[in-house]
Formats: sequence, C-alpha cells, structure tokens
Amino acid sequence: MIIEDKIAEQIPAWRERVKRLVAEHGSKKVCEITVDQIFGGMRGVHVQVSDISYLDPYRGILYRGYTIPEVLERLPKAAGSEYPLAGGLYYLLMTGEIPTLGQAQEVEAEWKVRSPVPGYVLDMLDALPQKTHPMTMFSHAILALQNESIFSSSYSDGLRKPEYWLPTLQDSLNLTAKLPAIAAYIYNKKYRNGLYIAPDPQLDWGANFAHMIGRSGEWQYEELTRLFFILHADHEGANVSAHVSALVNSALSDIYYASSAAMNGLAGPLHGIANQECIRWLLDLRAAFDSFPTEEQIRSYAWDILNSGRVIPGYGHAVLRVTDPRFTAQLEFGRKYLPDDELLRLVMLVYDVLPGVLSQYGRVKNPWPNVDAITGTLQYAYGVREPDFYTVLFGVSRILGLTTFAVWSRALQKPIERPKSMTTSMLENLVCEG
Ligand code: HAX
Repeated sequence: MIIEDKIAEQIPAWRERVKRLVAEHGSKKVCEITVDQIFGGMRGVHVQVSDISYLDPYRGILYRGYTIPEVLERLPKAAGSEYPLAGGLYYLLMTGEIPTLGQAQEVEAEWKVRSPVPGYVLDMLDALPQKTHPMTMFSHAILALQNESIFSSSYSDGLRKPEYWLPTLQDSLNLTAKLPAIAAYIYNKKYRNGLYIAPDPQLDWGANFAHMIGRSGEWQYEELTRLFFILHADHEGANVSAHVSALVNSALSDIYYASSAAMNGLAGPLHGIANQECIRWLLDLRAAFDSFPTEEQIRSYAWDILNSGRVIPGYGHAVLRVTDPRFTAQLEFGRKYLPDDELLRLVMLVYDVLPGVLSQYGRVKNPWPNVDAITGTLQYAYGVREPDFYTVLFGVSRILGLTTFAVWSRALQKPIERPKSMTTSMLENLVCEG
C-alpha cells in the first residue's frame, strides 16, 4: 500500500531528526507561561508539535506547508471536477508529498475496499431516539466500530513499539473509508425516513457522500462536497478536537476511541457546531426584516446581539488574524455557482459590515469571518437544510487530519501526555514570591 510504503521510507529520518533535536536542545525554553495564559485557555502556549498542518495567523491553514489555494490547485482532481480527490489530500497529509493522480486514485481504491459499514453499527444507530443529535450519532457510530481495531488486538498480542504505527494506519484507513457512508446513513435516517442508497463504486470518496444522500448526478453538489471535505481536514495540532484526539491517542487508545472523543469536542458551539449556529443566525437576521436588510439594519442588528452579551457565530478566531482562506474558497464557489442566492448575498453583505462593527466593539481580536460563516449557506442553497447535520460533514473531513496525526505520533513513538495542574493557592503563593 503506497501510503504505508512511503511512511515506512520516511520514518528513520524523522526518528533521527526528533532524537537529535531533543538530545541537543532538550533543555532549551520554547516559551514562558503567564498566569493570564493558564486562566485564559492556554492561548499561545506551544504544547504540541504537528507537521501535518500549521495555522498561520495571516496565511491561514497550511497543509504540509501548502496554503488552501495551493492545495486546491495542486492536488489531483476527480475526473471532470475542479476540486481535488480527498484520497490525494490524505496522501499529502500522511506523506507530505503532492501525489500523482495514480497515487490519489490508489488511496481512493483502498477506501472503496474498506468502506462497508457493519450492520451492527447501523442497527445501533437505528436504536437511538430519533431526536438524538447527528453529532452524537456520529460519535456513537465511530465508537461502535472500536471492536474492529487492529491496533488494539495487535497490542494485546504483543505488538512492538516501533511497529505501533502500522496497525494504527490500518485502523485509520478502515475508519476514514467508512465515514461518508456513516454520515449519509445518519442524514437519511434522521431527515429522509431511513432512505438507503448503496455507494457507487464509480464515484470518489467526496462525491459518494452526495450520491448516498440522494444527490446522484447533482454535479454542483458533488463539487461542493469535495471542496468541503478538503477545507475541513485539519487545523493544526492544538485546537479542541485535535488536542482531544492526540491526548486520547497518547494513552495508546486506538483511533476509534480517539476519533469519537474528538467528535465530542467538535460538537461544542465554540468549535465545530458554530457552522450550524451560523446559518441559524443568518436566517434569523433575514427573518428580522420584511425585505433584504440594508447595511445599516445589519449593523444595528449586530450591535443588539453584542450589547446583549451574545457572540456572533462565524466571526473571530483564536489564532487567525485575517479572513479565513477557507471562507474565501467557499465564497468563490458561491460567487461562481450561486450568484443569485439570497442568503449568499446576505453572507457577502454581512462580510462588508461586520468586521467594522466587531473592530469598533473593541474586544474581539480577529473581526474577520472564519470557515463556519459560510459553510451552512452553501449546504442550504443545495437543499441540505438541516443545520444540526453540518458538523457531521466537518467531522468526516477532520478525521483525515486527526488520524494522520495519530499515525505519525505512533511512528515517532510519542509518550503519553501528562502536563501538570496546580491549585489557585499555589499560583497565588508563586506570584507573591516572584
Ligand atoms: N462575537 C462576539 N464576541 C466575540 C466574538 C464574536 N464573534 N469573537 C470573540 N468575541 C469576544 C470573546 O467572547 C471574548 O469576550 P470576553 O472578553 O468577554 O471573554 C473577546 O471577544 C475576546 O475574544 P478573542 O480573544 O478575540 O477570541 P477567543 O480566542 O477567546 O475565541 C472564538 C475565539 C472563535 C471562540 C470566538 O471568536 C467566538 O466565540 N466566535 C464565534 C463562534 C465561532 O465562530 N466559532 C468557530 C471558530 C472556528 C472553529 O473552531 N470552527 O470549528
């Protein structure tokens, strides 16, 4: 398998590089930590090393050093499509190299073989109450697959540490292969009376999701799905879902445990669920006025929200200090295919108005839109009008990055994470002594 061969080839040099860095510079300080940071969500504290992706405050996410426009341009495309194959992206994340079309297709072919979802997972989903949130269903489905973990069974059989990464890669391929079908099953069960559509072996990973929710042949929606899955795949190693996944993995829990836990973090309104909050916010904004709102009306609507102490979803970011390039990529898609869509026009008008309001508000460090400010609008325009579901799509994509990180953590034999906590009195005493 090409990804496995490539990683095996790269491991000795990486192990040597990390070993040398730690041996020669192990006691060097990377950053100081202040009381502010301890109480302030550890902002800016470097706690993780990830070579899979890096979030640059001004260039946005870099997958293996490539910006979003570079990734969209350089990765091999599905036949007749403007957007990359997710298989090619997985190859890039895993190996750091831009694949050929053949290599991207090989990953897609691996996924097809591994894609069938066991019946017990579907039965388990069927047994959940209908009102269960799609993210809860998604997390359950991933966890239900845990009994299939090759890493866990190999570990029990005495797997050696240098080989931990191999079954982790197998688990990663097995899990990621099934994600579009799991997501489609959840969508159909919840919103389409349990409609079942088998995957189409002719279609790629991204387009197959579109097909399985009944969008067969809807070319633009297939394109949107491909774009969506590329844009959400990773956001460096220390955001909530990435950090949760890394932490759980560090205990040598397998990919299924770690990914399910990560999805529980992604389900928070300050993280992935923001995409469902955004579309609701936009629909509420539209509904608040009889006709399409003016700039002045949007401004006053936004101030009312801020003055009542609520956040405006889709704006702001802990790291980014510019418009999120993932927002821009989707805006370009919308401008091209949905120029007359009313909600998209509203997204654009809000984009004209809100950064000014948030800057004037003064507290927000980044007044620009993040990825979530538009994702729901595009889904909505193509008839996927169930906001609760949007974060599942985010999760399908994000697990590509999380599993890559896990494979490399095992390859580099990272230890269990165990930082240290302290009491408030200890901190008070320490500050007084200082
Ligand atoms: N609306 C209102 N207030 C906001 C705001 C927004 N969009 N963004 C930040 N603020 C407020 C913060 O709540 C904070 O207020 P307090 O001083 O009362 O604590 C203050 O401005 C400073 O915050 P910050 O340093 O600029 O931002 P944080 O790093 O603390 O938070 C968030 C980053 C993304 C959580 C924040 O901007 C936010 O809540 N945005 C809206 C929700 C959202 O879009 N989340 C999705 C982010 C992308 C993501 O992870 N997707 O999965």
